[in-house]
Amino acid sequence: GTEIPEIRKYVKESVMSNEESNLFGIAENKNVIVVSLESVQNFVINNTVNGQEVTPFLNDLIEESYYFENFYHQTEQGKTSDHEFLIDNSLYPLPRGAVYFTHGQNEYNALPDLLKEHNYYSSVFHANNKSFWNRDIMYENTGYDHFYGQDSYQINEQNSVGWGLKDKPFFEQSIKYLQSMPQPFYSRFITLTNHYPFELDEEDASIDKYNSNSKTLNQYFPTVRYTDEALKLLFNQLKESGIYEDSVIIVMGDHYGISEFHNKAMSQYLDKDTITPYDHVQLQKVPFLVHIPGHEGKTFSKIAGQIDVKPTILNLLGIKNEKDIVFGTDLFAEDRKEFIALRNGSFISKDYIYTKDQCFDRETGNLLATGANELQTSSEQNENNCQPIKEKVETELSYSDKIVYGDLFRFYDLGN
Ligand code: GP9
Ligand code: MN
Repeated sequence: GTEIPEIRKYVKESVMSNEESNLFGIAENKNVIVVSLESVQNFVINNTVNGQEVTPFLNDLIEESYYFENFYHQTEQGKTSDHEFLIDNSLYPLPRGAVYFTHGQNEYNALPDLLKEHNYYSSVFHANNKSFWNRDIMYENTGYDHFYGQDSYQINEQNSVGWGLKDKPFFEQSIKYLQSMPQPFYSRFITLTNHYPFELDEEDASIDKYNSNSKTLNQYFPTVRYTDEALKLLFNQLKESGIYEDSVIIVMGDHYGISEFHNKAMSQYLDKDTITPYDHVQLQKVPFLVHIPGHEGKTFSKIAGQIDVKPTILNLLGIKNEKDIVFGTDLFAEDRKEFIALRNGSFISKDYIYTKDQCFDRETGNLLATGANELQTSSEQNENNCQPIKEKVETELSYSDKIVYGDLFRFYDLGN
């Protein structure tokens, strides 16, 4: 297993940014709070259902945050846990299965371990059983100091729905733990109410369901709104407790909530004839924002993804991590890798979207080429420019897989 030098060379040449962004170190020693919004996709942002705003709080928050409007989830079968793996490691989850289960004992260079050297206390808040997704093993292995799971909450019939504790009592009951936590801390909150099949009690529904042939999509909107209201509650609590001022707050969706089985209803909602493979890729966008108290809001259109979160956090904290192997780039850097790879090999670049052997123009959604053949029908012929990026994507995914399958970090000291 002497693949590491080759992979380091690739990362150095093709991934790492050669400059510091102007936000480097801006949040040095601040608390980092990551809020993972279960199944929240970006199409609900600044959108309405039955004439009602779906996410009024997020829409306001975006105005006061660094918001990335072209940010994609990169998860596979490991769902929430794949998302956690991406943000802590900037490695790709696996093409099948959940890396949290299959390679939970590997050696990693995860954020909690890295931040420990800078005196950070790391924890996760999630009102579910600790062994779900093998979290107890993975968290222990990657340096988390504590997991606030099911046992840390008062859970009863009244304050539960669907998968468990509702998001509002979840945040309400979490704040006391945060207040007594050693600072600086790195904490992740994972919500639960907006989980398939999107069940919600009548009293928690502020907006009406959608009306289509998909019960799933119909119910999605009121539960997304409930989670949006819970997030508002968290922000209020952070402000009241004084934690807000000393924190950077990152909010993001973990993965899609509405699968392609609901394409007919989705096309009705989005007012499209059909959901094409191009549209399907665009539906993999999830909300992502970095909220730094005192900073004015700004919206970025650059292509971004969950692979970029770890380098972004480290840069905000002013921590150089040059010896590490990561496949993402600081989101605030200008000099960034040209593509975001989805785990199935589809990718998004500035000019193209590639999926299912088809190359689309990202701006227009026009099909440019299919398979190895350029389309001969339009003036855009001879523009199968997806091919060179496709090869880079395949290389990068295979490097990441080699690290995980071979447990390659076990043999190398990547720390600083
Ligand atoms: C389970 C929660 C939801 O603890 O994270 O898991 P998901 O099904 O979204 O992976
Ligand atoms: Mn999830």
